[in-house]
Formats: sequence, structure tokens, C-alpha cells
Amino acid sequence: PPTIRREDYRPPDWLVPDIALDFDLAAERTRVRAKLDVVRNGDHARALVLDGDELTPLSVHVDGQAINDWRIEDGNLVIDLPADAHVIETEIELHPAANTKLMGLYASGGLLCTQCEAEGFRRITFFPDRPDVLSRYTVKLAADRNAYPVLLANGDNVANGDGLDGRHWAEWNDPFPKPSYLFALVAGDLQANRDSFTTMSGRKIDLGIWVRAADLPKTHHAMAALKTAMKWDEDVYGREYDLDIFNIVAVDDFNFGAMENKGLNIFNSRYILADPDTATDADYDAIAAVVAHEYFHNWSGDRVTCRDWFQLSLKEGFTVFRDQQFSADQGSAAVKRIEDVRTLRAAQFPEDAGPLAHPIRPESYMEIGNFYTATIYNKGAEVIRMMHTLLGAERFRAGADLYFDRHDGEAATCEDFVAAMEAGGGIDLSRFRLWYAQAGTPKVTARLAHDPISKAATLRLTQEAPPTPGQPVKQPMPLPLSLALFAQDGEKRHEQLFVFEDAEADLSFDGFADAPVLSINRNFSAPVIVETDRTPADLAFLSAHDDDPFARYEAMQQLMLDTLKATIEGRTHDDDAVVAAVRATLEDPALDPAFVAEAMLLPSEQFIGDAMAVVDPDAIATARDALRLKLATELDGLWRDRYQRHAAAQFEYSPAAKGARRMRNLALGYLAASGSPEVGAQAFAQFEAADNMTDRIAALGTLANGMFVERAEALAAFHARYCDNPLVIDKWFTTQALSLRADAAEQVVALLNHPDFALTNPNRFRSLVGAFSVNQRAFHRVDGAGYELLAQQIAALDPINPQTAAKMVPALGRWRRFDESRQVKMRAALEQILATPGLSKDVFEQASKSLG
Ligand code: B3K
Ligand code: ZN
Repeated sequence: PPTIRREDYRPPDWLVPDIALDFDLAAERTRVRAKLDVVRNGDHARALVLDGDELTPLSVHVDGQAINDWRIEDGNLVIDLPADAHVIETEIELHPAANTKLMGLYASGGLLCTQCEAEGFRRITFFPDRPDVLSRYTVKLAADRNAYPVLLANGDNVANGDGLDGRHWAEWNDPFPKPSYLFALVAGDLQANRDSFTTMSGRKIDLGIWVRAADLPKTHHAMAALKTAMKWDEDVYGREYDLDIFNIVAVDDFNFGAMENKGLNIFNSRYILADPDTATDADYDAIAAVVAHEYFHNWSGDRVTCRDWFQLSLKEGFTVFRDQQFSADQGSAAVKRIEDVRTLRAAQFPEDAGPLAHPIRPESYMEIGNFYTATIYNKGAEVIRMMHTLLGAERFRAGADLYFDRHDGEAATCEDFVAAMEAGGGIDLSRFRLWYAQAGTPKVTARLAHDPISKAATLRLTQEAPPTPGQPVKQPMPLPLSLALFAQDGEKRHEQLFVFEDAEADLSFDGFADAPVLSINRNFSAPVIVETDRTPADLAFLSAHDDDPFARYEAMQQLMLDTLKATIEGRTHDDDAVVAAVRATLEDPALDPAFVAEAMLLPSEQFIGDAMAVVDPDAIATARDALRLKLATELDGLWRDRYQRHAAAQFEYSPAAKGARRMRNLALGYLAASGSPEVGAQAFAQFEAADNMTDRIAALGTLANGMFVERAEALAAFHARYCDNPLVIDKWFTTQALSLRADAAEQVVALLNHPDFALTNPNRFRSLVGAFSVNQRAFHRVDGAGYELLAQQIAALDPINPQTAAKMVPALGRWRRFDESRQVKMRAALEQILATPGLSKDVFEQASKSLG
């Protein structure tokens, strides 16, 4: 497949100011008629090329006349046109029920729906399917009234009527010019949870969340989140909603989380549906975050869109940052920051350290679907956050206002955003632009020296960014590092934001009779890896005294990590420092239980592996289990007490109740580490008595991880109770795929043959195969069974849904991080995938680049 390069960008040859679409909808056979007003863009003689993917024209008209001298090249429709403006009409036929790729128009349950980003519109009609071609859309939908009583598209519903043979139609008009990737339609037997929102200028917006009638009671949380997000965007960014209608539709078969189509967001049902019995606290939080994220795209994405797909982080990084700010404002900002950094480290750092590393503004791709990555999204958000840190909230807002002002109605670039921040915020970001160009996670070393005679402390900093594919040498980048120094009595004696721009820097601090303790990269002010020479005592001190909650959490994590690494590497060390620090945090009455629960979590096995020169999954598992057991045994009384103290009252979704559940279930996990049969009974009792999914699934997970006699009964009971709810059955699969037991891989093999497993539903595939691929001890089994399993499943899914299949390849691409024997097996699995006949370009790109 050809490689597309950023440097080759050229404005479109033809523009399409207006398009009228006419759909005759049915699941088996849908007729699409399109009428495009095309206008030559600039002085050139090139033909009109309309992108098409698996389309065959039934007819082509130019200015009302049928023509025959069109041609198909690489699936695209090519027409030579004499004048500078023409009207092109095409007619094609689609088969939505057969569309398993879930791109373009497809059937899900009894619904018909679309997904166009990034290049799905070309699977619906011939069109210049690129984000810098903006058009006004008029859309007519006709379908059987019984099967599809509801007909939705972007914009406003301008007309409706009845047709022959039980059919009806609806016409929708979107006054805002938009790129084709934001087009959407939905047809189906849906009911709406209706509400309204009055904007800051007093306009009343009709809101609708459309689901199957039976799911209506599960839409209230999403609706509340939507209204909160609409208000928040007005308050914090001054952004008001623009159409009179805002609709959301939930569908069960969806390749990712949700989609920000103008005025008609389409969601994976897992990010809409929630009630206490079926959704965890984490699900509730994710629903609010994703609803907000898609809503925020109305400005950062729809009103100002991207010029080309290399600019994807322009809308995604900024919008993730916006949704992170939103969520932080709804509850504990500290816990939210900890969660966001954990996600970044789990998903983005490994990507940035591997063969698929790319800058947040990539230089090239084969398949853009492979670039909806943690780098574009989460590192992209960190880059925006650094600008926010450098500018402060007020000047950042001025920059954002200028950005929206300058580019409203346009397809913009990352450079446009940075330029607006410079002009609006009053800052020079020349060097900062390197963050858009260089891949790889910078590594900072910090060494603090102290001279008791001169009472001076000196901090020596160095930074280095590792080589990444195509970028052997890197320049130092500006790193906003939030620093503090603490005296031994716990008093904070110095605090500053230091913008570290060069390869090295020395900072001096006077007036320290005793050696201070360094707190660095507080609140994770820069997305970097920091290596310090702080002792276990320093880290324990910070975990008890730092006034930055993130830094406090980080000190505890670092202390745990250092201890685990020492165990793994057979160095002498002191586990008791961890036990003492955990005890102190558990016993600190001033701390929020939600924060305490975060701080008590041991670093994940993957995170420990990322900190090692060569990942040894078995040694990591052994060391982590041992530390867990030690904490469980030595603090047994505290865990029992915390379990009782946070005993479940009646379910409530509030920060305090969430924190209590988190603490209680963390305590249950530690109690279970002892393996004592009485804890099995305790977990089973919690499993049965729970009035909410958070407590029930936590108990199930505890049982699934161990050898408890209640394990099988609990798994069976859970399945029986929720067999009609696919989103909960996904959790049942995931719980087993993540099991810490030695037989996890065998269990996954058995589950692949379970009647509820299916390749066709992305949620289900991810719930089993995706979850297994992040279960480090099971997936990296020394015999290579895990690799083979994943390779087979990727090859099996590829012809059905290449986009979802390709997302699973990076787990194998991390081979360089492992020992020789695993490397050989992981590479063999990648070779096996590449040898699959008819492989998609999606999987080809990921697998071939992964072999590096
Ligand atoms: N913009 C969509 C993602 C589309 C992914 C296409 N492969 C959802 C979002 O980021 O909000
Ligand atoms: Zn997004």
C-alpha cells in the first residue's frame, strides 16, 4: 500500500460547496443518489477525482446529462470536466447488512447507522473524502415506517412525509459547512430520552438520547453529563452550542468509543447506558467524559476542523485536554490527574518507546485508521496542557478564543493553533513546536547535591529523548517542570515552575542548613520520565508530606517500583519502607479515601516491565505477588478495618460514595492476597449482596484471580444474571481474560469457543482478546501460547473488521523489550500474521512496522 506524506499536502483540486443526498434505505439494499455542486479550485486542468471504496456507479450525470466517459481508478470515480463549475449526480447501491467493517453505512441490531471518520464516507458515495472539503448537506432519508420509524441526520429536520408501500421519509438540512467525515445518518426503532438546554444567549436546544425503548432508563446519567458539559463549555471556554437540536444515538456495534458527527453524535452503547446494577463507577466516569468529549468537539473539531489527517491531534489532543479539565472540575482533580497519567503511562509510553512510535503530528501513514493512537490523543493532550501550564488559565483562554475566532468554519493545522496561542497568550513557542515534531518520551535525570558549609543545594538536570523510527537524533525540548524543595521538618521551602529548555541545567538554592528533599514534575507538569537519586527515605517522606497530591502519589509509586526492581534484580533492599509508607498513608485521617486507594495500588506488571532493561514477566509477577502478600499480611488489621469502615450503604453515585467503594474493594483485594478460604467466602458474600456493579465485579474479580472454591459458582451466577446484557457479559469475559491465575491462557482459549463470543462485535472481541493481550503474565507465557493465540485471532478478525484487528497488533510489536526466546516467538507471530493471504492494509502497516 502507498505511503501518504504530510509534506505532499496540496489543496483540493475541486471544492463541493453543496451536496444533496437521497437515501432509499433498507438493510439488504440501499440506493444512494448524490448531487454535488463542484467548483474548480485554482487554475489547473486536472480531472475531478471522487474517492470511492467498494462502490460501483449505476449512473453518472454531469449537468443533467448522463455520461459514459467516466472511469474508475483505484476505486475512485474520475471525470474530465470542461468548465469551472458543474453539477455531478451519481447513483450507487450499498449492502449495509453485509458491511462488517463498520465503516460507512452498516446495520447494527435492527438499526442502520454510519461511521465516516476518517475515510468511511467514500464507502457511502463518491466524494472528495478529505477534511478540507467543506460542504452544506441536504439529506433525504426514506425507509420502511415499521422497521425504521425514526430517521435522523445532521442539522435540522426540515420536512417529513409518507411514501408508497408503508415507507416514509425525512429531510434534514445542516446549515454549517462540514467535511464528509462528520456526516451521519441513523434509521431505526428508537426512543428518545428528551430534555433541553438553554444556552448563555437564551436559545433553547432540544436534546435527545436515542436508544431501544428498554434502554431508556439507562440514559439519565449521559443526559445529565451532556447538560453539565454544555454549561461547562460556556463557562470555561465561552463556547455556545449552535444548532437547535443535539442528538445522540447509542449503537452496539462500533469500532471505537463514539463519534462527534455534527448535531448527531453516534456512540458505542457502552459510553451511554448506565444504571447501578450494570455499570461500575469507572463506567459512569467514562460515560461523562466521553459524552463531554464528543460534545466539546462541536467547537474543537466541527466548527474548526482539520486540514488533513496529519493534523488529527489538533482536534483530538485539544479535545482530550478539554474533557480532562471538565472531569477534573466535576470531582477530585487530583484523582483525575492520577488516572490520566496512569493511562498515559500504560498506553502511550510503550507506544512511544516501540516500533510504532510517531510524533503527535505524524509525517506519514499507510492507513489513517492506525493513527487514532494514545500518542495523538493522550500525548497530544499533554502537549496542550503544557501550553496551559506555561500560559496560565487566563492567557490560555485568550489564545483559545483567538484560535476559534481566526479559524471558525475552516480546516486548520496544528501550526495555526500554536500561532494563535502565541498571539493570543503573548508567548514565544518557537522551540516548543518541537513537541509536535519529535517522537519518544524525554528522559530527565535530576541530582540534588547539598553542601552544609555554604548551606546551598544544587540541582543538576539533564534531558535526553531516545531515538525513534526515522528520528535517530533529537533536540532538547522545553519541559515545564514544577519543582519544590522540602525541609526535613516537612515545611515547603521553595517552589517554582522551571522551564527546562537545554540538554543540561544547574539550579542553586540557598539557605538550606540540612539537605532538602526534592519534589519534581509535580502534577506531572511535563510528560517525561524522571529519574532521581532519591532514597527510599526521601520517597517515604514525600509520600507523607508533599502538598501536591500527584507528587505524593508518585513518591509512593516510585518507592514501590524501586523496591520491586530491587527484588527482581536480586539487590538488597528494604520492603519495610513500603509497608511503613503504606501504613502512614492509610492512617492519615486527612486524606480522601479515593486518593488513598489510588496511592495503595501496586504498579502494574506492565509498568514494572517498562522500567526494566529487559522485561522478565515471571520475575515481575513473583516479586509483585510477594510484595502484595507482605502488605496484606503486615497490614491485615488495617485492611480488615478499612473493609468494615467503608461497608456498603445504599448505592449512591457521589464522590464520597465512590471513594468508599474504591477503598473497600482495594482492601478486599489485599485481604484476598493471603488466599485464605475465609476471604473467598467474604468476597462471595459481597458478590451476592452488592446493590451495584462496582462492588459485584470487584468481588468477582477477586474470586477469578484466585483458587477460591466459590470461583466457578460466582462466574456462573454472574453470567446467568446478566445473559441478556451484552455490555455486562463483556465484563464477564474481561474479568477472566485478566485473571492472574496460571491457567488464564487456557481459560481464554475455552472462552473463544463460548457461544457468546463473536468476532463481529468489536466490544466483545476487545473484552476477551484485547484484555488478554494486556494480561502480561498470561500473554507473555514463556511457551509462546499467548502470542500464537493473538496472531490467530488477528488473522481471523482481519477480513471481517480490519480496523479493530489492527488495533491488537502493537501488543506483539513490543518484542524488543523481552528476552531472546520470547523475541523469537513474538516475531514469528508477526510473520504469521503477515503471511495471511489477502491481509488488509490496516494490519499490514501495523505488523510490518512492528517487525521494524
Ligand atoms: N473522532 C472519533 C474517532 C474516530 C476514529 C476513527 N478511526 C471519536 C473521538 O475521538 O471523539
Ligand atoms: Zn475525539
